[in-house]
Amino acid sequence: MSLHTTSLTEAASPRSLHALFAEGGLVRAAGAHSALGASLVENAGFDAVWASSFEISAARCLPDASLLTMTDYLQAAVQMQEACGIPVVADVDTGFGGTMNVAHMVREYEREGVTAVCIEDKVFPKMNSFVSTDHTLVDVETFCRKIEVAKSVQQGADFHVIARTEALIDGHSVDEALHRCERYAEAGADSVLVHSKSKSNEPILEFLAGWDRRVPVVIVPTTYPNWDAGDAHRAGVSMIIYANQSLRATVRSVREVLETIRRHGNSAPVEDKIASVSEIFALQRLDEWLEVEE
Ligand code: SPV
Ligand code: MG
Repeated sequence: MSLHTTSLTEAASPRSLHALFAEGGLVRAAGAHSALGASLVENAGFDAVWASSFEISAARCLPDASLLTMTDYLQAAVQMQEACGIPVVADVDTGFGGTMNVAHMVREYEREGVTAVCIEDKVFPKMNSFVSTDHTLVDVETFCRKIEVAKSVQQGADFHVIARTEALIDGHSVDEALHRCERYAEAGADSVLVHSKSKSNEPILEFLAGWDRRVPVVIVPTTYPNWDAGDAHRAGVSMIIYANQSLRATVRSVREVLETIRRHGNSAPVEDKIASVSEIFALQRLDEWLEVEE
């Protein structure tokens, strides 16, 4: 059976994030940085791929600190979108600069077929949220302008803008996060992401208790991994992003396999722990390519 939802000759036309949210169920996304990673997210039954700035930077052994260019991130997101039939949600950090950069970004991403982006309210250049450093925010109205511009530049109805607040990451109160998200929704954001690096889900629960549900809420539960997805959904969360677990799994398992091979002198002890060559062929759609050849 094919692992893919579309055939080689058929252009994938993923459902929009609007459509997924409209169904009312929990939208589950997982992070990736490559076409292969995006295919694995789709194969595992997730609803969307998170084109993570942390993963894309780490894949180049660079910190997630606005070092790569928009073109680098766009290329990665497009490769992911081409490889799967579920929507790719592109993590576009601050929008790569100011308001004009946001306008350019939306035009480019939409034209290339990536119809969901997530813009965060930090100052450019930004640093990954888990790094212990300053995470200075832009003022609310500056960020609202970015959202308004993003929404006014989009061409099609499917384009979805997630406005992400880093208020809790920067040490502000839940009230500040709520105030910001309310303003971002008023500015036209299609959904809001409230990020937290708390070890508990308490700040998010407090946020949800004060949220009027005017647009869907997205969370990234990296530091509070015990919160059951169903419970989060019942509490008012519409989308959960497992942002970097694939990357961390890859690093750990590749390290273990390579160390074992080197120590043992052959690969026999790891053969039952690693994917078969046929599994890789399936991800490459080899059967479909061979049919093209015939
Ligand atoms: C990412 O995956 O790049 C994110 C989520 O933005 S986090 O790393 O938690 O900031
Ligand atoms: Mg990021």
